[in-house]
Amino acid sequence: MTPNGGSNYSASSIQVLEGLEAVRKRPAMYIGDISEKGLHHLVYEVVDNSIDEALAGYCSHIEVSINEDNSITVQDNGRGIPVDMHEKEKKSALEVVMTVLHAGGKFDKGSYKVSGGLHGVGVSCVNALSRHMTTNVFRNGKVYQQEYACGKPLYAVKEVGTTDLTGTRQTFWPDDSIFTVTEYKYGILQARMRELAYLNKGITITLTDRRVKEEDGTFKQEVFHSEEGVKEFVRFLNSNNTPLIEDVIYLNTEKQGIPIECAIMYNTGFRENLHSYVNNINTIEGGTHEAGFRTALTRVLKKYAEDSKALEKAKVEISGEDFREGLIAVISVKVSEPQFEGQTKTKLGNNEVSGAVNQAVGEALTNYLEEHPKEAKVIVDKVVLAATARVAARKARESVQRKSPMGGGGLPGKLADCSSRVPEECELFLVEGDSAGGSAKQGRSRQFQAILPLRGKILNVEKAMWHKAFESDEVNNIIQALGVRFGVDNEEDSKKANIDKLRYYKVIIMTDADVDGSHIDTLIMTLFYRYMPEVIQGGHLYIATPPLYKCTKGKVSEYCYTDEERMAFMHKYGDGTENGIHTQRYKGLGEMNPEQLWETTMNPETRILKQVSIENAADADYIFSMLMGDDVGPRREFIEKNATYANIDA
Ligand code: 0RA
Repeated sequence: MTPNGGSNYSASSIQVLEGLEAVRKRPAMYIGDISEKGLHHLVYEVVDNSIDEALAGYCSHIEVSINEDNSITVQDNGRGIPVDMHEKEKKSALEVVMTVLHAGGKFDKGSYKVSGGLHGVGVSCVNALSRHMTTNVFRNGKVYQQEYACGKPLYAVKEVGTTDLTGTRQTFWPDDSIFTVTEYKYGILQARMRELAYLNKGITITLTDRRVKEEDGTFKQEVFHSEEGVKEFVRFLNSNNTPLIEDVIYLNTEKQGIPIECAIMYNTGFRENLHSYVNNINTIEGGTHEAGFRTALTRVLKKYAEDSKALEKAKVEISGEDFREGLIAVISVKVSEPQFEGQTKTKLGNNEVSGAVNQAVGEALTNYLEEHPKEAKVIVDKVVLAATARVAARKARESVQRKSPMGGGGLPGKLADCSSRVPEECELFLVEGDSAGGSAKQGRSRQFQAILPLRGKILNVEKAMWHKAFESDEVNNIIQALGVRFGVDNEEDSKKANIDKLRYYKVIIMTDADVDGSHIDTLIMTLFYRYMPEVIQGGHLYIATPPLYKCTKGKVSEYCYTDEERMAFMHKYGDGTENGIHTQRYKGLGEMNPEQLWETTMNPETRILKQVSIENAADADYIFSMLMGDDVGPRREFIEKNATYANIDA
């Protein structure tokens, strides 16, 4: 923390800046944000320390609990954080770890800290952002304890008992004066713990929700453990798709000192799904490890296809992307000093990684193809088919664009555009149905709000070949209105969306608050997730929240967006029953006149917008392929568990 050769002044000032007060003043700088994401990030920070202990070979089990009061406990069976005196600081090492920023204890070179959340800020940050934290260390046959308030120790580390165990237990209560949300979501932690178990094979992670009792009286609990690592991960991710070949192509090796684990499957679908990780961090912006992977895949498959004369017969030019249709893969590398770049700092920059991955994947793939000629032929046939379809689609698109007087670049006729041309202030509403579209057109602010009515359910792009989406009017209208262009960045990737010319920085899905409406929401979100994830990643996609009720008592009337709000109104203005209070139930957007629609759902001053985000890309991938797939069983189960509207239409 003290810069080499720095003057005393700068050394001490940096230390002051790096104190825990700084974390409390600018929490977002350390954990990303202070809403749901940041709240869950606290758990990841604490768990990461235990993962490091496990990767060092000293810990096999990590228990994570959401407690009844929304505090979190993380316990591991590692060596326990050392409690002896820290020479320089004249304090227990435990206190230093808990109260000094970046004093993780393992920053000596050589033993690299391989895990470490996106921000990698350490447990002291969690302590600073918790109104209370309790640490117990089980070590030397003794139990040690220290407690903190907002990061400040309440007493020196003390012995509180004896034990046979070793390990560390952390319990923290996130500070509700800092976080805008303090309720933990099981599903978010579940997705991350599952992912961590797959990425670190052999470790057992238990997740318990003490707020929820099962029918047998025990708490809700899941155990995550994988013996096969990313090989099992890719099977899990592919479980809602039909595999093209049953095998998983798998490698677990080290090249140039870089541990590389990778698993590859092909399915009968048309999308490419590459999930990459560096030190357990999901690198959604890609980087050198992904580049190495793609280069190897193209190089090896192309050579195999050429040697087998399959390409000559097909008479099409193969492009890199053709090798990735139906590909589903996980690549996980451990890099000792990772350089993270890009907008969200999730793009790996280290050049040496590209060659290492290229070599590792190349060798494994070459071996696999040589040893499995039948499967190799199935893959190559699929590649040829992909190339043929891509070329045919391009020809069709070019002929359509030539016919159109606007050269293909015009805006859709159904779009009621806004007058502003400043994307930052412009909003596009995607509205279910022509009648609601009409109300929205009348009710909107013409200056910055544009309306695009959609006729009913749009194409389910999850099940369609790539170019089919562009043959659908509704989908084309959305793409044209947005100004999104495909394949302009790289000839090898005609599927990549470019949003540099995005015409609206807020794209708002506005549908009825019923089952059909939520289905349309899902279809539109799938379109964005699969074709234009950049729009979601950029924070541009939102869902409008129309009210469910208008409750009136005498002269007072209020819009209610949830059943809880309606109950609250009845308690406030009535005797808790429906006598005397008039409740109007809105079944659809069309029942509201333009003024009401503006007031309740479109006016930035009063509306509620939900921002669509991808918390966990692997989990989102799994859920979308399940929701939009052929298998009815898991879909029904998911919808029953997550149904918001279930009680409304009953
Ligand atoms: C530094 C040194 C040693 C253990 C740890 C850190 C450690 C930290 C955490 C945080 C959560 N769980 C943890 N488990 C261990 C061990 C030094 C030694 O025993 O030689």
